[in-house]
Amino acid sequence: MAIERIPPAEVERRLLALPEWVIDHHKLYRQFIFGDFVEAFGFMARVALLAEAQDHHPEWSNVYNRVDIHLTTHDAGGISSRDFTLAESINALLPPQ
Ligand code: H2B
Repeated sequence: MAIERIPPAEVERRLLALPEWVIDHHKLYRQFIFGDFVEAFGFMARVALLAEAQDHHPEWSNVYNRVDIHLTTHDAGGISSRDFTLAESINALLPPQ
């Protein structure tokens, strides 16, 4: 069965468990700031491996020490459980806030 979009109210409920993430342009969004470019790019390399393992890929950009990540499910036309799974996995790469 195709992956399903999560309705907005359910997205808001699930976001309570991911306080670092917000909604931006109807996508899960988090900004990451590192000490320098090498740290930021190292993080991106680790996220890339997660994304490939999950067959789910971020929309992202990097400027020097900053990485911006948007998560949405193109196949579902919105946010799905795959986005929450990837967001949780990304959080797990970093020290607790
Ligand atoms: N990533 C994201 N963000 N959304 C998708 O719908 C998606 C993906 N689909 N990665 C996957 C790959 C799909 O193209 C393959 C065939 O599973």
